[in-house]
Amino acid sequence: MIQEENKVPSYTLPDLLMKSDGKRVESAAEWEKLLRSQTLQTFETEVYGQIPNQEVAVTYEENLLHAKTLKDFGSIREIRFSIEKDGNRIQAVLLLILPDRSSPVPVFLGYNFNGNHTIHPDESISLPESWVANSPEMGVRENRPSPNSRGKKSSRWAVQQILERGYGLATMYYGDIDPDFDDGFENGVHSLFSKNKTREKDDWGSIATWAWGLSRVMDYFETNPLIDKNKVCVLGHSRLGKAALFAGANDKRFALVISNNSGCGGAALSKRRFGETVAAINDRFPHWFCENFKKYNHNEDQLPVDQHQLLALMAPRPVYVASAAEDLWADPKGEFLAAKNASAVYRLYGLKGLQLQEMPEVNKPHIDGYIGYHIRSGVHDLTAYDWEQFLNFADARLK
Ligand code: GTR
Repeated sequence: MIQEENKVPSYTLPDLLMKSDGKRVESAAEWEKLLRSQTLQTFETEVYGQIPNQEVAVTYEENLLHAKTLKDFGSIREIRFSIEKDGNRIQAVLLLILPDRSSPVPVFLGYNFNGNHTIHPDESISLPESWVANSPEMGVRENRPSPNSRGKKSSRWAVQQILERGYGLATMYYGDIDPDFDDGFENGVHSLFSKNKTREKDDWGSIATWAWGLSRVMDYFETNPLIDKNKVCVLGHSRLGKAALFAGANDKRFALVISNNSGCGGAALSKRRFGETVAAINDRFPHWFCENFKKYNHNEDQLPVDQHQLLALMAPRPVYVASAAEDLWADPKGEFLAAKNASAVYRLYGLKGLQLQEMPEVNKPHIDGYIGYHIRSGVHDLTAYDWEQFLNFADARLK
């Protein structure tokens, strides 16, 4: 594994403004007409797989757990989604925590890794019914969650801070949408779409299904008058940051997109081959991407796109990239360079992207443009420090 900057091979990034005729796009209108959908399509066919453009029937069952809680500050609800197609059904539970306000509130939406009950110690939050990865730390045995893990991941979810700043928080256990193991694409959302169907090389992997699930939550927000649907910030940590980015690229209803330590297949440039590589991720997680992505194992030079182009698909909406100094597996510098290189598309809209030539010092966030960035000290994690910067960025761009 490459862990030193001087071992990074020389590479050429695709010019994100280059058209097929060898000329560069010169306006936002031209970018949108000629390059945006083409770029997105390349990510679909070569990296994540196609999200099927097919209707599903969704019903929502809402359960108010507490009208006032968290030092009498907010309300907690669970919304059970029943998602049906062709006689098959999956269920997913959204946890929605809102501050006590009389007008619709902006919301942060992100998946959690271990179940809604792990993000806050509140006793009334349900445990997942779907498959959960075994884990001694979380007390998970035989793929069943344990009530002993209530609140165990609360350090990753700055609930009080989010509510105090006037935002709501919505989170869902990602395994409700697609359990995170290689089962041959039978369970979760795949069971609704691809039963008895031969898999194509550009059929969607799990990251694309998780992105799809975030859009289904956005559909729900559009029905809920307590939520300001024009100010939904989608975020994710690590693999769930990859999913948040792909969701933001696909669904322009997300007003702001945040990647936390998303690394390879997320915000980091693949062509640098620093830390986790395309081959390493495809070997360990063969179900995350589409089959075509495996063509680029040890063959990154042939990749027709790189991750700066994924970030550029958010334009003109604000996007934030967060790295951690000790998280070399996720390639902090590759995440920074992708953010910096995406700025060219923001300039077409007359907006500032990331105004930095070199990587900033640790713990010196840059939030003045439409691409925000920080590298915090410490390891691969989602912390209160990260949340503070996301809240500042959302205040600056959305309020
Ligand atoms: C790692 C994987 C990373 C990242 C991380 C996570 O094992 O190599 O790409 O997604 O998991 O999601 O925590």
